[in-house]
Amino acid sequence: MSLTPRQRILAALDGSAVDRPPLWLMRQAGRYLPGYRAVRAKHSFWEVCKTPELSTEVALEPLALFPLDAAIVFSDILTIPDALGLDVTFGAGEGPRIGKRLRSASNLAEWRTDGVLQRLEFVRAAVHHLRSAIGPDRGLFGFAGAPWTLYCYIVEGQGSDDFRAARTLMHADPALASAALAKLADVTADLLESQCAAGADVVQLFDTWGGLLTTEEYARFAMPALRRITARLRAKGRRSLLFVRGGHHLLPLLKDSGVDGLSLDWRTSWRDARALMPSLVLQGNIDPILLLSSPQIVADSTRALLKDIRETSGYARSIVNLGHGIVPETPVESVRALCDTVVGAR
Ligand code: 1CP
Repeated sequence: MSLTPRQRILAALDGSAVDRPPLWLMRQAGRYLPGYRAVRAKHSFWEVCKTPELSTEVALEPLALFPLDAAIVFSDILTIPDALGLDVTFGAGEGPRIGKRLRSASNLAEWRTDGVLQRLEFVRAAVHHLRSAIGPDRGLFGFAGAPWTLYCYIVEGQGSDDFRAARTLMHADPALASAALAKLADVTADLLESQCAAGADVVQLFDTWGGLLTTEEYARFAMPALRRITARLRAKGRRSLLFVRGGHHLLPLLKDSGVDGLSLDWRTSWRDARALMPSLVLQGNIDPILLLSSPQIVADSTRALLKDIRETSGYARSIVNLGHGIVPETPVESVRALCDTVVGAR
């Protein structure tokens, strides 16, 4: 069976036969790569995101270095809060900051929802430009943040370990939290649809902070917003995956969120997840910190994951990836060891 990388991705998503599981890596472009660092030395983060030639250049670098089956558009989940007029900045040496935090109903009323998709036109343009550059034979992922994770950043104003302001507001004013989540869901669905129309084969929702919620909280706050998005994507026949960091306790809930598949956190057992979800696409889940050890250890762990995948579904409905994004300190040799092991799998 000889498949193009894109056919391999589509076969995994559609449940048809594959020669081996397809492969891509969360945060495969970024600070661990020399070409990315060189581009960032000359251009701000927003400039890279908003200039199709630059976003394509950095998205292509990992494809040139490693035998990956798919590209992912170079962008960020915080494009939506910025387009809502919330003033998102990426300062040097610090994480993102959001100028206009959500604390009250009047803050929510100030969100600039009129024309928001036009202000996100650069994301659609980045997908379109990247599709032209990779041609028809490579897979292409679009993405967005899940509403809950966007809500976390918008309330907190910055990264956090526990997002206590965001969770406190959710408890103190659940109606405001739900209204904000619904608004975020509608913009996110528009953005994801625009990425699919521009050439993305599948979109991934990143719910990096979903694991902070109990099952009951996730069902009450995060899930209705997610389902608003997946209902829209399904109606148009679009494929989607969902990554929830620390979401193992949520799997029984997430499997009915309307996505085609789940991207597993590194702490989730592939075999347990597959037993729970025999018909969903599963993706993951090598620990990104393992890549800091040695190429030999990475190759051994990748072989162990491939064995789990082969013995549970015969490679079907499975995508090899990390259990969270690559960290900036990752040696390129570790990424190569992972990729070569997957490509050599039969
Ligand atoms: O050059 C720089 O310093 C910017 C670093 C950077 C990069 C390379 C940021 C700021 N965003 C990105 C790109 C990015 N972000 C991509 C495309 C790259 C690729 O995969 O090839 C993607 C998919 C994201 C998604 C993203 N942004 C997430 C979800 C995934 C995850 O890792 O959990 C999150 C939480 C963000 C927010 C964000 N953007 C940037 C940073 C440093 C952060 C984390 C903020 C924090 O919580 O402290």
